[in-house]
Amino acid sequence: MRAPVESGQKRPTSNPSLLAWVDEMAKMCKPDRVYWCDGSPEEKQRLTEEAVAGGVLIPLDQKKLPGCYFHHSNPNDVARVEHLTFICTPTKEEAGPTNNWMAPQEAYHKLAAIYDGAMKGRTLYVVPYVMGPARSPFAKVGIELTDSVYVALNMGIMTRMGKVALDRLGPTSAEFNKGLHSVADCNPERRFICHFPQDNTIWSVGSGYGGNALLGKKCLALRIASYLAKNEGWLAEHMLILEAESPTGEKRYVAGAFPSACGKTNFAMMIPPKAFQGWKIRTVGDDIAWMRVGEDGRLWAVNPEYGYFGVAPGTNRKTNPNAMDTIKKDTLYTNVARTKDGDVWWEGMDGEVPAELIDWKGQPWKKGSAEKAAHPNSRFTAPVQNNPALSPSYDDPKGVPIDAIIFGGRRSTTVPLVLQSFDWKHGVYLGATMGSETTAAATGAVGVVRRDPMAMLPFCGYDMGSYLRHWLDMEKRIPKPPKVFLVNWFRKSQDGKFLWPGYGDNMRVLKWMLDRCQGAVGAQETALGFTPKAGDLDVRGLEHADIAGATRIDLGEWAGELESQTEWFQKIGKTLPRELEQQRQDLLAKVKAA
Ligand code: GTP
Ligand code: SPV
Ligand code: MN
Repeated sequence: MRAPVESGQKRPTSNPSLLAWVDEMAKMCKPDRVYWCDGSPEEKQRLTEEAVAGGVLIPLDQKKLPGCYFHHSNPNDVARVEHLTFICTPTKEEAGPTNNWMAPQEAYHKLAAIYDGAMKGRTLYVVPYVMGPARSPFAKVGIELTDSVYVALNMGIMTRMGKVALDRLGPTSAEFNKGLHSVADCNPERRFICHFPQDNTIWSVGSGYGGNALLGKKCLALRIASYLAKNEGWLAEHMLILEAESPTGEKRYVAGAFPSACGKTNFAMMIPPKAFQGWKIRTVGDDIAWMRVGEDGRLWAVNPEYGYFGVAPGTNRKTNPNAMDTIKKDTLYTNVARTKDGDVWWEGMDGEVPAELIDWKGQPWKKGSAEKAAHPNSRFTAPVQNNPALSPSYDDPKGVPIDAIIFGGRRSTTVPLVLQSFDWKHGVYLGATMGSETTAAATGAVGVVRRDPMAMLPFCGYDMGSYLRHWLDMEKRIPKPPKVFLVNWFRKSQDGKFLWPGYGDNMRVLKWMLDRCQGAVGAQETALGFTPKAGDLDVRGLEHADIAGATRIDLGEWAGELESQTEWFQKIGKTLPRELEQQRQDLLAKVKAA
C-alpha cells in the first residue's frame, strides 16, 4: 500500500531501494499525499504560496526584501535540544559518555509509535538532497521525508536539492541517508532526534527547528558524517572555511571551529579594516567542513552546505555588512521581530530601536520592554549565491587546501586573544580542552562555561575519546598538516567590556596566523604556546582595544584552568588518549615552574 502521490505527479525515480523505503515510511506516517520535490524555481514558488496560504510563512515587504518571508516557530521549539538528541548504536560505549544513547531497536520502536499516523491530513514532502558540490567525490546524498513545508523550503536553500540528488544517486544505488522527519504535535515530551550511524538513518520527531529538523545539516553532515569520517580516515567538523587573498594575489585557506553562536559566520564573512587594503576575505563555508588528505599531502576541505542558517541578533552593517547584503533577498527569517510595514528587526540591528514592533511570537512590542523583541537564537536562511564575498571555490569538487586550523571559544577570562600550538599533538590538546560559555543556540542555561572539544560536543556521532584519538591519528595521515591555533574574541575587562573589538579587526589576528604559517612574523614562546609579542600584531588604525589585556597570559589563572580540565578528562573516561592527559600534566608542570 502506498499513499497517493500528489495528483498528476509521476514518481521521478525508479530506484527500487528508495521507492520501497518511501512507501514503508509513508505507510507508517499515513500522510494524505506524497510530494516529490524537484528543486525547480517553479516548485519553490508553489511551495512558498502554499506556506503563505497555510500561515506558515508571512510575506515581508516585497519591495524592500524581495523573496523574503517570516516564520515563527512554536515558542517551545526555538533551538537544538541536546538532552533529546540520541546516538543509537548497538552498544552504549560506541556513543560514549558525552552523548545520550538509546538502543537502536528501542529507539525505532519508541519513535514508530509517535510517527504512526502523525502525518494524517498532511503532505509528506520527499526532499532529495546532496551535501557537497554535486560532482565532488566528497559529496553524499540524503533523502529527507518531512511533513513540514517550512523544512522543505529551508532544505531547498541549505542544500543542493531535488533532481540533482536523484541524478547523483542513480537508478539502483541504495547509498543514501534515510532521514525521516515529522513535526507531529510539536510536544517537547514527544521530541526525539535519533541517529543510527550503522544504518545511515536519522529519525527526528516533534521539532520543526533548525538543527533538529534540517537533517542534512547537523544530523547528517556532522553526527553521521563524523562516524563515517572516523572509519574512512577523514574529518567532518563544525568549522567555517575562509579564503584570504593577499594584495599580491596569493590565496590561502583556513578552517575554524567555534561553538554554536560564537562567531563562525562573522569570521567567514569578515571585511578587513582599512589598514589591510588589498586583502580580500571570501567565504567558502560558515558552519561545516569535510576535510580529506589530498594527493599533495595537504588537508583539503569542502563545505557540504549551499546556504547559511545564521544567527540574526548582533548582525548589522558594522559587524557583518556581507551578511546584511546576503539577507536582502530570497531569505527566510525565523523568530526575528518585525515592523508593521513588513521589515525585519533584531537586537543589535543598526540605527534607533523602533518605538513599536511585532515581537518574534507575533505580539505587540514597545521600545524599553524588558523582553527581547527577537529571539536570541532567531535566524536567517539565505542562499550562498547571495553572499557578495562568496569564494568561487565554494563549488570546487576537490575543495580548498587548508593552511591553518583555528579553535576558538567564548571565554570572558583566562584564554588569550591568540595562541599558536607547539605542534599537531598540542594543537589537538588545545581543541580537546576548549571551553566556551553556552549560548542560545541550544536550549538550557546560557553563559555557563563547558568543555566543547573542537566545537563538536553536541555534534560528534560517536565516543568522544575515540574522536580525539582519530584527531591524533590524523597526524600520520597528513604529510603536510595545517598549523593549529587557539583564539578568543570574547575576553572581558573587570567591568564586563570586551577587550578586543572583534569582527573585522579579527583580520589582524588572522594575518598574524597566516604569517606564522610561513614563518614571516615573530612570536614569543610561553609555557602554553606561541603568542604575538608587542609589535607582532598589525594594529595600525586600531581603536578601542586593550591589546595587552586581550593577549595577556595569567599563569595563576592557567594553573586553575589546567587543573579544572581533570574533571573533563575523567568524564571522557577510559578512551581518552593518554597523550592528552600527558600534555595537560606537562603544561601544568611548566606553568607552575614559570
Ligand atoms: P552557529 O550558526 O550557531 O554555529 O553560530 P556561529 O559560530 O556562526 O556564530 P555567528 O558568527 O553567527 O556569531 C554569533 C554571535 O556572536 C553574533 O551575535 C555575533 O554578533 C557575535 N560575534 C561574532 N563574532 C564576534 C566577535 O568577533 N566579537 C564579538 N564580541 N562578538 C562576535
Ligand atoms: C548551531 O547551533 O551550531 C547552528 C544552528 O548552526 S543549528 O542548525 O540549529 O544547529
Ligand atoms: Mn553551527
